[in-house]
Amino acid sequence: MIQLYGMSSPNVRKVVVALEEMGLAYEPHHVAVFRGEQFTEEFLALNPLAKVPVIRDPEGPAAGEPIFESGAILIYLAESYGPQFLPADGPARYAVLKWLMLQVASAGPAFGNHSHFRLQHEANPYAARRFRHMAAQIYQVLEGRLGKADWLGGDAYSIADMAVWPWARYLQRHGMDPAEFPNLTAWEARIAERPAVIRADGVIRRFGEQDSADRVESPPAEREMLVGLHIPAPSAQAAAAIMTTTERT
Ligand SMILES: N[C@@H](CCC(=O)N[C@@H](CS)C(=O)NCC(=O)O)C(=O)O
Repeated sequence: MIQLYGMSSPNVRKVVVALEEMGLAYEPHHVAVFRGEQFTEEFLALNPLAKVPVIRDPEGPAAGEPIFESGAILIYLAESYGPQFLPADGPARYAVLKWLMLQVASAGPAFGNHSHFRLQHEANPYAARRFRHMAAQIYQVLEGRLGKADWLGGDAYSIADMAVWPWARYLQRHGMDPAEFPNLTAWEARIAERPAVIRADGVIRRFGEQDSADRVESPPAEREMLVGLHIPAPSAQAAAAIMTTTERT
């Protein structure tokens, strides 16, 4: 049976939605991210970047090799079990893949940083402005796409919709006016009604109860782990090299 390692976050929700849409049997394991469980040796063997979601599928084509990165997991699941959610070839395949990649490479990081710096705007107004702008641009691009097609990939609901949907639900929380995003809002509501999506909500709610308990109980040192503050700072020389690379890109 497929093993799912997760918590109540949007990146995990997209995988739970896919598992439910494909009617797969799976065993959810809560990872106590708010208590630093992602940094244990056991979890790092699943994902060296210490992040959920991860799946293991002992009987499937990956033969139990852990799969991390939600985009890779969605492609794996669709290719193995849900061909209706990712066309095997032709333009429709690449339409799905490019919107999926837009989510994992651009929307996820931009929305995540927007949320983070919205809360930290007094400490860093520049970063708050920058990520708000990036998030707004992505929401507008999604709105434009959904004005031209019913689904992100075109005519059919796909893993691209599953990837974007858990994040697009934050439109209002991200400070955007839903009235300016009628297509995105209608698409969001259509997906929310799907039986598989409703079932996924139950799984995420149970993860959320465990996350809330961990959050209350975790001491400040464990909370620091979540933002990576425990990782030793790079030496001055390494930091300078990183700066130079960043400035060049
Ligand atoms: N690009 C990754 C992002 C995964 C990610 O950021 N996971 C978060 C929860 S949504 C996490 O595990 N955070 C724990 C940490 O950063 O220590 C994906 O799409 O799977």
